[in-house]
Amino acid sequence: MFLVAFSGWVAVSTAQAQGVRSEVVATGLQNPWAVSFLPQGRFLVTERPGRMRVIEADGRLGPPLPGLPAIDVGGQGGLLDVVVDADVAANRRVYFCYSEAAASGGNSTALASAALAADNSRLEDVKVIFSQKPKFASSAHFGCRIVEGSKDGKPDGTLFLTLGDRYSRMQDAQKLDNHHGKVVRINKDGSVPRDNPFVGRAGALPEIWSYGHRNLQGATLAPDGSYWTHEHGPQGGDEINLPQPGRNYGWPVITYGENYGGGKMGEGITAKTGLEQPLHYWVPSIAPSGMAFLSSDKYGKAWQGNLFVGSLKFGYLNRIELNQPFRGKVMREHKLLEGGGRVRDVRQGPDGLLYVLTDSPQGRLLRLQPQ
Ligand SMILES: [Ca+2]
Repeated sequence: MFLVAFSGWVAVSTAQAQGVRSEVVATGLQNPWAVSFLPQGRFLVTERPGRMRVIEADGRLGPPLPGLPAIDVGGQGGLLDVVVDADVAANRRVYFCYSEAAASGGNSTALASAALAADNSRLEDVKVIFSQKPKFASSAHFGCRIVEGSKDGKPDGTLFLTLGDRYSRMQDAQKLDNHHGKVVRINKDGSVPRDNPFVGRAGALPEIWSYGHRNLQGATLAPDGSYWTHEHGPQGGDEINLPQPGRNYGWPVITYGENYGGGKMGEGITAKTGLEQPLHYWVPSIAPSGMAFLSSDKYGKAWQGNLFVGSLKFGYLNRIELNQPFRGKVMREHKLLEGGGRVRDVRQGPDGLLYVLTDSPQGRLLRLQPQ
């Protein structure tokens, strides 16, 4: 214990040595993508092949919930994110996104709202409140993380949704007449907030919040209410960004990554006037998925306020220390759960503990217990 008396670095190392114990809450989930939290300790989980289930507090899996819309499952597509309304205990609303097929062919990311029946047995009153335009034939880069916005410390009734560039439509990310490679912001009924940055601009889709993104599979609010995302780079150059209204995050004009097989992307540059720099980038890519700030003190002071990001590629949970205030820099990164498989999602539960989903045909819901 006397080690703690030394520098902050040593204190952090000690906490890491003490580590956490990962406790299996549930198993037998097929490629789970997202976990959200229901009243009475229950969980709401999506599986990419097109199922949503309630998991009981004791880990028992409920049957697939009836009521989902048609989902275009394949490749990276399927049933992806789910979040519950900030007032779910009263209104039972949940929001989920998925790959939606067009009758004419192709697909895109769609966002739906539904009410979870009081007995948790089915989804009711399902409404598709947003569909990414245009539909395009691709099984890649759906983006699809949902976050409810906040103002003055309270949920503000808007939803941020991340949208991928569909891989081969990367040039669209620089244009405002489509939803490829964008963050969009809508109201819960699907209408467009009047204060969105491109409302009223000719030729621009009014749902767009920020653009020049690639494939964003992580998004969250920081404790100060700011909106954070991460996105996959091409080969290297995964990024963390704090998307601001109307700003251009550069893809594919600037990137710290390379073409697959080598060679510089685009103009081969990493910076350009008018294009935003990421807060942080990873070379090589970690293939990030899931993103959460830890606001609770359950794991001690060293972890409070840290950012957690899953790595699909290397199979670990990344604990990220940031300088203060939050709009600063990444100071240190620490690997947790190494060897435990691809990490698809991470969230803080209402109990202040971290929950993780592993991505495999036999995926698991894990709870991290401090020790
Ligand atoms: Ca960028």
